[in-house]
Amino acid sequence: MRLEAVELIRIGIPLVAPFETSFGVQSDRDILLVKAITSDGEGWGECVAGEEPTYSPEYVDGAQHVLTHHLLPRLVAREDLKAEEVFGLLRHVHGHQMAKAAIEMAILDAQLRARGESFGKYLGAVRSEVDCGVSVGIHRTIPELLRTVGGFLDQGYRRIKLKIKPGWDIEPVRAVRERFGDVPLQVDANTAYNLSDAKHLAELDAYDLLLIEQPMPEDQVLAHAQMAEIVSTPICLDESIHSLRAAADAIELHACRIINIKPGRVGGYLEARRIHDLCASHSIPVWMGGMLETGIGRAGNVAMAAMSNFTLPGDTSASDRYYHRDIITEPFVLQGGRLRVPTGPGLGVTVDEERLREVTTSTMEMRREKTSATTPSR
Ligand code: NPQ
Ligand code: MG
Repeated sequence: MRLEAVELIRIGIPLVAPFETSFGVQSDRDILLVKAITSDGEGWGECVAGEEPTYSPEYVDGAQHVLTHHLLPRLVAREDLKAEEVFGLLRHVHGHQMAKAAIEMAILDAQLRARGESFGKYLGAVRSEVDCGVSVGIHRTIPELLRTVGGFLDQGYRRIKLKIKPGWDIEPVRAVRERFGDVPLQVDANTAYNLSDAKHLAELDAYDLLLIEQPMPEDQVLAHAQMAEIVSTPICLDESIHSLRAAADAIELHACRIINIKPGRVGGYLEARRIHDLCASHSIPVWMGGMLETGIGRAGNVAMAAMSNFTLPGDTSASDRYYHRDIITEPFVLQGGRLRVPTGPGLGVTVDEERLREVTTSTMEMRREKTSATTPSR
């Protein structure tokens, strides 16, 4: 197919509650959506870059810039384009995995919608619904944390992930264990510690956690292998795994026993599938991460989480974990702690055009020949 035009749609959407991690507090999302207009029809992608470069070096304005000036020109120039070719066509642009993932996703969605195949079918899903966990932000006090966790358990979530940072780690874990017993529990530090904190983090070993996610900075892969000599709770990498090669190296180094897969972080669903397969061949379980996606990104993630080696519950929470009103017509609703894998063509979700208009802050269209920017008048 031919990529005739790409619409870059920016939305501003409030979170149901502020979400605090070791790198900051988020109250609203500023999200870049990508609509691919192809000779075979349209497709949607979602860029998971945050407003600031604090989770990773990518950020939403940067993603929009690199798409406009460096990525899209390499794709619209093609007379014939398949989603499977996008990753290779963009290989000379270093980094910018989230921007690359967003356009590949939109093209893949268009391609699959055109042939009536779902993301799940295409990716090799082996289940019709996936177990869901929830990521719980840093709270001001333990009682407030316990109230939040209790609420999520009442909703049916099958696993709790606590965000931790120095000064908010052992105590919240101890309190949640004490109150809620042997609920599946894990923690995520988002790079907030050093190797010198290993003895301290080993105190978590007493609480039977599923894993500790990304305790140290993303480039310190070897240090994670060294920490694993001191901490017996399995180490899981998130930020460090930005490519298939990074995953292979981390596994070889024994830096992690589990890997968090986020398609945006690794440059798209196709690279994510390669990482899934690599991990399976090394008996490394994987689970689906989350980036506070709208229903568009959520749909792709839920489909991928239905693959065979996704054996731990993901951060694939329901739409209402983050948004009062999603931008798709049928939001993801938790049923018995699970989400159903969409079966319709492509992502299998429909954008709610009225809701989309309501939250759109700017749109820009790039055509094969010319580019134009507009701000919506409401
Ligand atoms: C993680 N997600 O696993 C991420 C981190 C994260 C659900 O814990 C804006 C954009 C805010 C991306 C906050 C979860 C974010 C973000 C946290 C990603 O590490
Ligand atoms: Mg993480």
